[in-house]
Amino acid sequence: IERVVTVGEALAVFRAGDDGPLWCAPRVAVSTGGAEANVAMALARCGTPVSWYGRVGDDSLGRRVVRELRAEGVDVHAVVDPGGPTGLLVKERSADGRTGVVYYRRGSAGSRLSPEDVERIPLSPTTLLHLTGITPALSDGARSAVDHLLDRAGAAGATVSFDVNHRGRLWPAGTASPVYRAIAARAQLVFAGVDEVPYLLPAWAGGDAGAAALALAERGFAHVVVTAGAAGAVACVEGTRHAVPAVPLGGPVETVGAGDAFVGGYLADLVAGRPAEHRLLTGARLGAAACRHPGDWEGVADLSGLDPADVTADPVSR
Ligand code: KDG
Repeated sequence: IERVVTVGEALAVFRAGDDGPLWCAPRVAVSTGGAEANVAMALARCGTPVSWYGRVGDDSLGRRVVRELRAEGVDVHAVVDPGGPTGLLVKERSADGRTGVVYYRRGSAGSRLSPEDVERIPLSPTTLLHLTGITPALSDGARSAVDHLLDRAGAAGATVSFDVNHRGRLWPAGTASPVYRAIAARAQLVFAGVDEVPYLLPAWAGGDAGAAALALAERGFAHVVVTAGAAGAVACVEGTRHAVPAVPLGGPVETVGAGDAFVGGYLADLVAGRPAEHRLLTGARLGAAACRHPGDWEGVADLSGLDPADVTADPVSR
């Protein structure tokens, strides 16, 4: 594999900082998010060639999102769509320190993705196509675009990676679940949070990430990665299980974007031909880095070295 291609909705992110929730915060920070965009930025940070495809509105937020992705080294192919605004995600912290997320994305440019948009994306046996369960939730057109991409990837011999990424704010589990299963069945590599495993295996009795990875392997998934936040992550590759603990985190933690950073690190090492343990370590390291910044991806962009052996190094240089 030489290149990763990903398709999805990149969002502008408004984040109310330490001043309290948005209803009384005098300031917001503006940034970029969207699961596939976050994965792309993590990959670019690791030096992996990566292209992002999607739609943005013909507006300042769209311009900003595209600039930010390009500045991070992502090869951006954005259709500028005057038919809808750039989607927006608002993050705010409540007084008890929890992060809440609100979307303003219905009818957004990104949600108007269509099969024609993905018709000419170059796919080949040296391409890894990364998709998430968010894109089919956005609209019927976006769901058809995902189907069309899967057909094209199959015909081209590209490798497909799929991260379930269930978003209950976008669609109910009962609708989402069969769609996830259909995509996962056509992917060569599947990522799921341990709490998302029941969407792939409705009859699963439950358990930790190791049990989940084994259960998925038994159901025929040749390469699965199950993440469990502070409890680490487990990969099951061709019947062999590999596990890694989470990187310990001190200080404030903001987990939005951590899963995407993990996926970006894991895929970067996969493209580099590194073994499963290394892939998991890099994923865990990038996931931890994402948690250390209130933005989705900035903690990853801020990493100064990507050697997993550094994970416990003194974080202060002087
Ligand atoms: O994974 C982080 C994402 O949740 C965020 O960046 C926005 O893509 C997003 C979504 O739909 O939640």
